[in-house]
Amino acid sequence: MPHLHLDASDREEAEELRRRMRWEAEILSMNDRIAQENRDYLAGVGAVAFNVIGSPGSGKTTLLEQIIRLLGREHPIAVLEGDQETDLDAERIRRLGVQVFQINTGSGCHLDARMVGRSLPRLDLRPGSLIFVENVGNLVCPALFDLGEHAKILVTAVTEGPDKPLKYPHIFREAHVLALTKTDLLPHLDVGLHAYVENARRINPHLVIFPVSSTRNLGMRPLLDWIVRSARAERVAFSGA
Ligand SMILES: Nc1nc2c(ncn2[C@@H]2O[C@H](COP(=O)(O)OP(=O)(O)O)[C@@H](O)[C@H]2O)c(=O)[nH]1
Ligand SMILES: [Mg+2]
Repeated sequence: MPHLHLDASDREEAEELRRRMRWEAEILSMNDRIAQENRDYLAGVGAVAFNVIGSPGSGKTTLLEQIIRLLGREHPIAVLEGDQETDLDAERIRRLGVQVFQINTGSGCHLDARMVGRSLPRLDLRPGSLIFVENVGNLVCPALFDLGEHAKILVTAVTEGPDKPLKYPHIFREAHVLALTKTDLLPHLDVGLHAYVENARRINPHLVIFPVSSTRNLGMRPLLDWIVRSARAERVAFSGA
């Protein structure tokens, strides 16, 4: 029977791969443990966190700015901003009078539960606080790392093209909500909204999809209602009521 002969360098490579896979699995399981601690901490103060994920430039910060303008009067809001460098986004949020803490990941392509756990105590949280964690702009790495959030809000702009759910299915599967942004630009594109919705649903039939324009304030109300309702349901669940 034909069979494969592994020479010494093949065996070394296979062993290195096994070591790497074990190491990655350990990192992920440690992350999950810390994410659970974050969840317990948030439940203790009665706050609910949302992990906001999307490509660079998809409109995450602009959406958060609009959410703060529309919800900030009735609900205490705090933001954790994740970027590789700068505190430019934190400055944008601070200008709206909301508590914000910037996390710079350097070469890191995502936030992890430890970074969030260290940052949460810097926010003055109270029962009912809504925390939005803007992840590093990336559709790949953030999908793997639970931060202790109640839900993942994926932000994808219509200008990114309708094929993104097919190319990056993992994050579309992990997300609870899709904010399909920049709908004001649809008249300039050669595909309609249905193509985006259809592909997203093909990957994740349970995804709740909100087409919005943050800059024109279009379609925001259903998204805001979902945020408030799901945060309330989460608080009821962890208070055991
Ligand atoms: N036309 C339009 N532009 C938007 C919208 N949302 C964001 N933008 C623009 O997209 C660019 C990137 O937005 P930003 O919120 O910084 O993206 P982030 O990197 O995902 O945080 C900025 O120039 C925004 O003004 C929108 O709904 N419509
Ligand atoms: Mg941003």
